[in-house]
Amino acid sequence: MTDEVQVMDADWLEFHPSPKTPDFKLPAGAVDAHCHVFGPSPEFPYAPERKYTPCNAGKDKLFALRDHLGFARNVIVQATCHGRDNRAMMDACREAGDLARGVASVGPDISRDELADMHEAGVRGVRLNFVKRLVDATPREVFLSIAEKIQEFGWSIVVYFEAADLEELVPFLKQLPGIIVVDHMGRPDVTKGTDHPDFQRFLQLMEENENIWTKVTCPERLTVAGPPYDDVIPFCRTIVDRFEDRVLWGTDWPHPNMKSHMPDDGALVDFIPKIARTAEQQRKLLVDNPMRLYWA
Ligand code: 0GY
Repeated sequence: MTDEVQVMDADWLEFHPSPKTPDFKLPAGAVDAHCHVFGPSPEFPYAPERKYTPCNAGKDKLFALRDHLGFARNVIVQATCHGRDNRAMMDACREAGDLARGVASVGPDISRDELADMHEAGVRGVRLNFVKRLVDATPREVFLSIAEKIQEFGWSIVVYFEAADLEELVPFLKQLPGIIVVDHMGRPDVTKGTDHPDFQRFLQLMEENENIWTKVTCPERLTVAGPPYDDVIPFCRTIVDRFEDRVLWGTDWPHPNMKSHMPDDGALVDFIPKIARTAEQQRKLLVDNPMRLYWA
């Protein structure tokens, strides 16, 4: 607990207060495989080293959204505003029991007992973040030592980077053990089109490395055209069509650092059938793949 009042950034956009009921009916057992909890502070204070101070967005609101949209489960990814203090995420996982899994952020000094405690809470992965506006850089050998430590727990690794950094990161990604999940398709520049070498390099990486998965998420972040995000569809479709057994989907609620607009989460769910066009693709994206990765 802290007595410090942590006021959200002046330009912070709060999550949508009343998302629509989606027209798309999610398959039974669907997983929102990328979402966060923020605080609430002061119960779960934000980390001193954070790059932003968000609005509070705690577990109760996340679970209400899950039920409203028709999801059965959540994968709660540690947000950088909480640094390596995973308590808010773990508390949400414990509360949800089998209905949530977590992805943590840890340092090289993490002990086996701490990892075991996280595993017991429902954590099944760590996130390695390369996005400079979100975190201070971590040396690659530190990330590699963390990746080795989690192997005995059978966890996977989430990586977050910007498209421009992919080329330089490829050798490192190839060194990582286990399954690697790339956030938001490696954040392609959608103005360049799917034929651009940057996106083709990402496809090639997935083609050549069967342990690399990706989240076909965040059209609201990648779009230039704005809602309903038609300019992002070809990127998601290309990946779902080629790698339907290695894709995940999530809302990204409560949508940290959105500056242009705040998406309606119900409308985001309605985006799904535009990128996964058959019932089989939808079942793999929303149920089979996340269940295999996080609940097996
Ligand atoms: C996302 C994207 C962002 C932020 C974070 O942990 C975070 O702070 O993930 C972002 O600002 O692009 O995946 O939620």
